[in-house]
Amino acid sequence: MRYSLAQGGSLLRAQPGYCLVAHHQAILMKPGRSHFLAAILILGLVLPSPFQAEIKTIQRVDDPVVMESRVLTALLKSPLDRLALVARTGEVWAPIPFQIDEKKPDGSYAFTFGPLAGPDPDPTLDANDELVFMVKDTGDRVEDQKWPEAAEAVMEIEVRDPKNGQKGWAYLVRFSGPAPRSQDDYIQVETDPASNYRKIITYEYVMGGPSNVIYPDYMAARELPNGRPGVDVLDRLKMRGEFVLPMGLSIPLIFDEMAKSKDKGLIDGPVRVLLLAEGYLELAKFIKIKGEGYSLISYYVNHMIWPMAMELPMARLLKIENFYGYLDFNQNVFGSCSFSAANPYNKDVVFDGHMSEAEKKLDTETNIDWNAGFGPQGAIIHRLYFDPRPAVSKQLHYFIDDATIQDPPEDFPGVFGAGYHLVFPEELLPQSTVYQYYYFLSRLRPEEVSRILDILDHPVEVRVKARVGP
Ligand SMILES: [Ca+2]
Ligand SMILES: [Ca+2]
Ligand SMILES: [Ca+2]
Ligand SMILES: [Ca+2]
Repeated sequence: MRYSLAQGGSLLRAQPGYCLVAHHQAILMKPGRSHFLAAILILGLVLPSPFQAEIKTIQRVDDPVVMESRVLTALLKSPLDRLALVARTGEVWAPIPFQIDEKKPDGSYAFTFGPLAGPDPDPTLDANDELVFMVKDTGDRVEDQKWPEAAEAVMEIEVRDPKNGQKGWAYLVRFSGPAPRSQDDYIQVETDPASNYRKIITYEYVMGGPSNVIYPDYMAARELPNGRPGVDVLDRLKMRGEFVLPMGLSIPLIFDEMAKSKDKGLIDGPVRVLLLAEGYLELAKFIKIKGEGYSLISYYVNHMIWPMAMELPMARLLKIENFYGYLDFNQNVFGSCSFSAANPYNKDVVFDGHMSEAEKKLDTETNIDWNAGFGPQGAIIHRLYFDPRPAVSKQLHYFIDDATIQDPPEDFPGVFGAGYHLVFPEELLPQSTVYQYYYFLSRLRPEEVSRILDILDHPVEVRVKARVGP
């Protein structure tokens, strides 16, 4: 078996005038919408003229925008150090955090660190380079021509919430000299080569794990309002089941332990971190299957997107049974509740080391595409998609809260876990990709969960328009 690269597609089409661009990498990667093309919506709106001033109304704070540069027509071929993303609130212009992640002609990222680091042969803004920013940083719409001083060319980027029509605007501007930069850096990577350990640090969470394996083993939300990192609540991510061979022989599949990884490339910008890791699977001491596999993980201020492409050369001969993928927490999680698409929030479904009656009665028969945890320590939402969908038969809510269970390898005895029970088809697909989304927030009440679900289910729409320049 090998797991390999699954890069989000890059998929948008430009159209003269106002067009909706495919905007959000996450939705591009959400399977089930006839792959990627369904995310491309061309509205073909007629441009209102003259431009009307509008005050920012959009209220979404959790969504990033990821868009290809090909629609930023007035700015193509601009030197990157002359470009800034700016927003105006009232009369005041300010640079906002953004990054342009360059891609090479073959579609791979031009990583800035790691063995595969190397520049995009076109150092200017070109069609496949990606612009990334947060919806929350948008401002008002500009109707006058009072652009920032030294602006040479301006693209307007309008972000719209499809649920309520609320909008916000940002402007990508080319300056005649060095462009202004926001001082905010929302996300950082800290790697300690001596201990082989990596941390991702944002204003919502701190997450960590050994850099030669795939599982995180440290998770702390920020404490509010002081912003200090809270306690680590995570033992480790577990992905475990059994391979059943033709003779009925069963091999433990401890994927979190068996999958090894090596960093290949990294981009650490102010809004997101991209990490390309090469992986292989050591099934057992004598069964070592090394693939040329890669996994491209993206981290944002409040989430992580982790696509993993699976290849099973002997799929027809194998079965996977009793497979569970879940976060096994430690005792610091006590007091937090677990709920999901099938199981509404219930205060009696709470981590305390014992299975309550309510916990034993959870709905573990209904397919779900999200489950969540919430407590004074912070909130987590975990979404899961297989592409193609028949790669998995059922994905069910899994919850276990038992201090007496030993489930090595692990750092903390006891299993305090929430995630998915995955039922695979009798005949495994030889190729599939699983997309995992983990959202981490300092604070999220159960009734606010749609704030996070909307990122994928009702993605923001983005329209662009040249306001100044060719
Ligand atoms: Ca490029
Ligand atoms: Ca470029
Ligand atoms: Ca309990
Ligand atoms: Ca444990």
